[in-house]
Amino acid sequence: EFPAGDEGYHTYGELTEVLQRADSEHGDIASLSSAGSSYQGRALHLMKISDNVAQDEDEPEVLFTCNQHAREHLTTEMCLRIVERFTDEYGTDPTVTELVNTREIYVIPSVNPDGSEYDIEGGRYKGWRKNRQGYYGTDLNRNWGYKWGCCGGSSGSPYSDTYRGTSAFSAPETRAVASFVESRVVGGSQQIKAHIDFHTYSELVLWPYGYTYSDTTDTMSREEARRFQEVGRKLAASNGYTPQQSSDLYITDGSVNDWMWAEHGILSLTFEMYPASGGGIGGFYPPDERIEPETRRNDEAVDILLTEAGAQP
Ligand code: 0X9
Ligand code: CA
Ligand code: CA
Ligand code: CA
Ligand code: ZN
Repeated sequence: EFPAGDEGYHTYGELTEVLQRADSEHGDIASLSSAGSSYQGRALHLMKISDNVAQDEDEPEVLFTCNQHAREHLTTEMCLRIVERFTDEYGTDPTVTELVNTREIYVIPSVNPDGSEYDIEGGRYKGWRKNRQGYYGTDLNRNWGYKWGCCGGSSGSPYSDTYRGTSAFSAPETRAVASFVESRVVGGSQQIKAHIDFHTYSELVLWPYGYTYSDTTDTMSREEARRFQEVGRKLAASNGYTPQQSSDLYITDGSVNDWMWAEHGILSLTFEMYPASGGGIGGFYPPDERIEPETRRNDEAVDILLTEAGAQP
């Protein structure tokens, strides 16, 4: 459980309950399933939100993922807010209603439920980052299959916090989310047009690539790079974060955004949420009073990305 005073955060069990309630109370627009199972067997909850939710309609699809890193609990709350806002405000808020009617929204609130539960075991934060595979775990955001382990942006040592795993997609969690994304290729075309992977912390909007300092590559044209920059800056203008290319922060290989863009052409960004700086490990554990303001802060960015998913590049 969460430490005393931080009960506003949701444990995996509480997250499951909230999602099941949203599914049953909003059955016409919300459908809860699972993308697969974690290493320890927890369901990787997958919420779809759209009008006529039981049908696969020809609407731009958008994916939000949270909590790849165990200790980044604020991100789980971000995905929960997306679920609650697009269900509870449907039919009331005109922007929400329009987006639910014209998009298919997918939310995976916890990509790393095993690590997250371990991090709060005994009511004390452990500063845990990876999943719980093997003794030391794998950094899920170094385990994706595009240029896995290529470039010094991950570690081959199981003790490292950026351990990339034994092979690309060796973690059941990344394999499951990747398989879900692959399942959205319909008639040869990827239906998911845009994606945000939420992390903490530093208040950044990051776009690919992470594996190279180059702005352009054979899979990132000048026009495509410019679109990432334009969208990234627009998103950052809405929430006050700093926009930059991922590798401007540091080189990572095997990160989710690189795979989503290179393999599926998905406009995929990382948000590093509150706080901007300071606190070292404490920066991962803002008091639960910060949940509401710091998740609300991204409402407009979420709407912008959903709108952008309908724009033809
Ligand atoms: O290192 C990560 O996976 C992310 N930062 S975190 O502090 N949440 O661990 C950043 C990933 C963004 N990608 C690159 N910087 N290439
Ligand atoms: Ca509190
Ligand atoms: Ca629909
Ligand atoms: Ca569809
Ligand atoms: Zn992270």
